[in-house]
Amino acid sequence: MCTNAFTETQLQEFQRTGHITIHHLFDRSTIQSTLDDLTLWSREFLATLRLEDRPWFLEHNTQEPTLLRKLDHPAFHRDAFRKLATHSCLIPRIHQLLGSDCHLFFSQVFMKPPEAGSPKPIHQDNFYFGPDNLDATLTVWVALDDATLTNGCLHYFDCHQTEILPHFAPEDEPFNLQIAPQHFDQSRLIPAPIASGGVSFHHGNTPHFSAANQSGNSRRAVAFHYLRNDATLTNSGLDYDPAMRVFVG
Ligand SMILES: O=C(O)CCC(=O)C(=O)O
Repeated sequence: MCTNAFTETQLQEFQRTGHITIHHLFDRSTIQSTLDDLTLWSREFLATLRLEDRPWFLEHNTQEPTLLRKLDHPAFHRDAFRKLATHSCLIPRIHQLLGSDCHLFFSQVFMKPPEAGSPKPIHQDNFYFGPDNLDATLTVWVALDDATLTNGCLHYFDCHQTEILPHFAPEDEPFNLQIAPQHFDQSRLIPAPIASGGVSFHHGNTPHFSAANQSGNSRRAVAFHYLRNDATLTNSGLDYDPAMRVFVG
């Protein structure tokens, strides 16, 4: 049974740094059933993936032509992921951090396959999402595998950011909006390794990145993105289909 609320000290840490990591939140069997479903879904997805969608979903710096980089909207498409996104270990904590009722507007599985998983460059989620209230979004990132220094754990900026910095997208990677190096002191990014079943929560303004997977182990994780019900995405960098929202109360 998980404890399902942050302590006052943890809330203060989140306010100071813009992120907080909670180890061992989900038990092994919950994570294993999610991974089992991910294996099935990946197989089905690859069997019907259109040629024109391959650059978005597949790793491209590898000889292996069918390695998935990511999957979109797991909480909308798959029961196993929806159960995680609406789990009683998460929802009270999400309410504490957002301070209001909310819904999940987007979710994504980041696959990072062994030795081929590509980096996710430094970005702020709120640049992608463009909410009218910068405090209205929260990302909850669940480690499905152990995330380590060699397989691409997340790295977070060490202090809460109130502003959104300029981002750009490389021509061949429109999905990788990122902060230009001149706008950022990279030495202030701190690794956050975490074992499978752990969860990290980050504010939409918090700069973060993950490196390439240089290990022989996969680093799969799911990110759930929540928005307060009284806020709107007015200036999004990508499209978020309102029909794919999941209501969580
Ligand atoms: O899992 C990753 O490597 C990237 C995750 C991320 O950028 C996010 O959850 O906002």
